[in-house]
Amino acid sequence: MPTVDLRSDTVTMPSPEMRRAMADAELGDDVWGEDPTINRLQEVAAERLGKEAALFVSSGTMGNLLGILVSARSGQEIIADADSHTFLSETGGAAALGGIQIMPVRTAAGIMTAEQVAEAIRVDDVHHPRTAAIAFEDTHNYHGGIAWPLEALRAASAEAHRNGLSVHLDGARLFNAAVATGSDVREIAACADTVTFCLSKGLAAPVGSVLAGPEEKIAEARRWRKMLGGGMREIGMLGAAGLFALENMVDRLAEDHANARTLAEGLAEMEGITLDLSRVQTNLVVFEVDRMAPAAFVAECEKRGVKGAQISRRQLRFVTHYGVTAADVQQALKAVGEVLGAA
Ligand code: TLP
Repeated sequence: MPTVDLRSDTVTMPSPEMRRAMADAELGDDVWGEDPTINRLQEVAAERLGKEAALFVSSGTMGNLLGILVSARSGQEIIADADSHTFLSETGGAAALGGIQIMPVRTAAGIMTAEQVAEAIRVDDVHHPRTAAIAFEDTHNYHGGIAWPLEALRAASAEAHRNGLSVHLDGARLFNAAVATGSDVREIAACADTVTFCLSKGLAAPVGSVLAGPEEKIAEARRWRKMLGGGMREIGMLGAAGLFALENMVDRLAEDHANARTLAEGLAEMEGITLDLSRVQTNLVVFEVDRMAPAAFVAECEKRGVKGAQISRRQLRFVTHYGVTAADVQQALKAVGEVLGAA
């Protein structure tokens, strides 16, 4: 029985058609700005998000770091959700490389209200760092893949802008958010100055993310990217994968969301599992098990051909993605049933 890998949508493999597009890509030196395929990807991505410019970067982590570095200086502060990927899982890059402190704000479900934004902004006091920017995350990973209601994002962003902050959106799964809410990605992206989205998650490209935003911030990000060693040469193959992903892999995300829903509903019915179904809006299923340690649960599932991930001290996560079928979801439910039955 083949293994069903539900650890993350980062494990997706390029389809044969994507691989062909990669093999056929026109190449040039991107540090010189001469890779036609990367240039095209950046144009298409900027246009798709309604931004002036875009930059191909190696990862979501780099996209978020650059988004922060172009909007805050050393000694300043940015606001982020206490459970955001940027605060928890990006190795403290903003602090280490930019001297930028993160003010973590605890939210109910990853959705920051305008009041919470206002409260987190520092008053003008000689003791305090200045608040320069805020980062939102949509969909919100550790809150179970919740997609921000557009109105909530607009309200939080408007409050930040009213107070002179720059807004960065960690849209690692931006297209999942758009598909789930029925919004255009442009409407979501319009709430932020800079936006990161990942090509290498649900869109199934092997590598890469995009940072989009105003011309001058993207030019500045290009310099930072070079400093970080992210200036790459003939990378049109990766650009071709990204273009293919944007053209062919967005609409099918709805299938992943439907599979996640089936998986979540099946899990929620099982005794010993705590799962908030209202949070299952996209392709992530975050839950807890009562009867056994999360690490033991993961190990037992793997013995039965299903890989999941522990994402915090108590939380477990299954992620549906390209390559995971409705039958795989049933296989996963069966495995979990056996694991819990034996516990
Ligand atoms: N998330 C990964 C792991 O790092 C946890 C995953 O498997 O979900 N923002 C968000 C919201 C993310 O979920 C991730 C990756 C990133 C940024 C960073 O992207 P990469 O892995 O490309 O650096």
